[in-house]
Amino acid sequence: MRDIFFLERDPYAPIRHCYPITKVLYESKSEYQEILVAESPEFGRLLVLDGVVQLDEKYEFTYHEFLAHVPLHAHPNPENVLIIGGGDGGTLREVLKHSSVKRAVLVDIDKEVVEVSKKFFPTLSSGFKDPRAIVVHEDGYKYVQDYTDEFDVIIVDSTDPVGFAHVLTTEEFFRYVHKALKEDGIFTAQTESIYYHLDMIKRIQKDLSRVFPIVDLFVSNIPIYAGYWWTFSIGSKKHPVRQPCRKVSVQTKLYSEDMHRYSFLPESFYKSLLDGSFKL
Ligand code: AG3
Repeated sequence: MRDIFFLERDPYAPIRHCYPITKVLYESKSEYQEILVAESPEFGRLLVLDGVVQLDEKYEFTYHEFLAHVPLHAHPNPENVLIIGGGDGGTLREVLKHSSVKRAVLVDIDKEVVEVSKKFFPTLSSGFKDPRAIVVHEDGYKYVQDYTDEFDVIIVDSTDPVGFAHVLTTEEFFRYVHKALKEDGIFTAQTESIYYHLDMIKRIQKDLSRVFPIVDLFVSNIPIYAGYWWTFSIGSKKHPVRQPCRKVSVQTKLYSEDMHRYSFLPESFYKSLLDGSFKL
């Protein structure tokens, strides 16, 4: 058999990952982006959007568990959750593990991503069958503007902040999110890697601090995202976020009470990231 390779086209990383693959299972151009599903011997299936690998079946938990469980465990009783993006369903699956959640709304602009995930990624898309899940195909930036005092937790699970996902990292958007959250709501978004995207992280953290009284940054090691030391920015109206405020009873591979605490950077290093004394 001849080797075939998929060369990632990551617009932000100064390095390009090359995956040996055995098969391309799906390839199309939706209304918004190029979608590709490929089979890799090491990683399982890969979901690729506009040339960037969004997830692999083997390591997706390193991303989805932290993005969902850190904000949800920092909240005493998350009932109403909004996910912007995340059409593959991975974040939704984790959110629905919380029995307190009564409703999880997923707003992904691209219907085709949800369809592709239902067909090719059954372990990720399992949550779409849950009666608590509501799927809306609209622009998340616009959707959130219609709500006031509505959600306990809002999560952004977007592609890289280039092109149509860029608006989801702006101060205006954070203000809409703040308005859509209840008085003790919590917001989290994926915010790229410390090594390759430090300026972006600093800018997002600064903008978030103008909107939320409590702002922090937590990390997970994600082996397939170039930069690897991946960050998530969190803004909270009231609850401290550095430790879970409830017992962790969800079934996970990596996230736990200890890992929640460990995912936050030590205060002194976090400060040095933001004030520029940590330089690359
Ligand atoms: N969304 C974030 C992917 C970011 C990858 N970026 C990169 N490698 N430059 C993942 C969606 C999974 N639900």
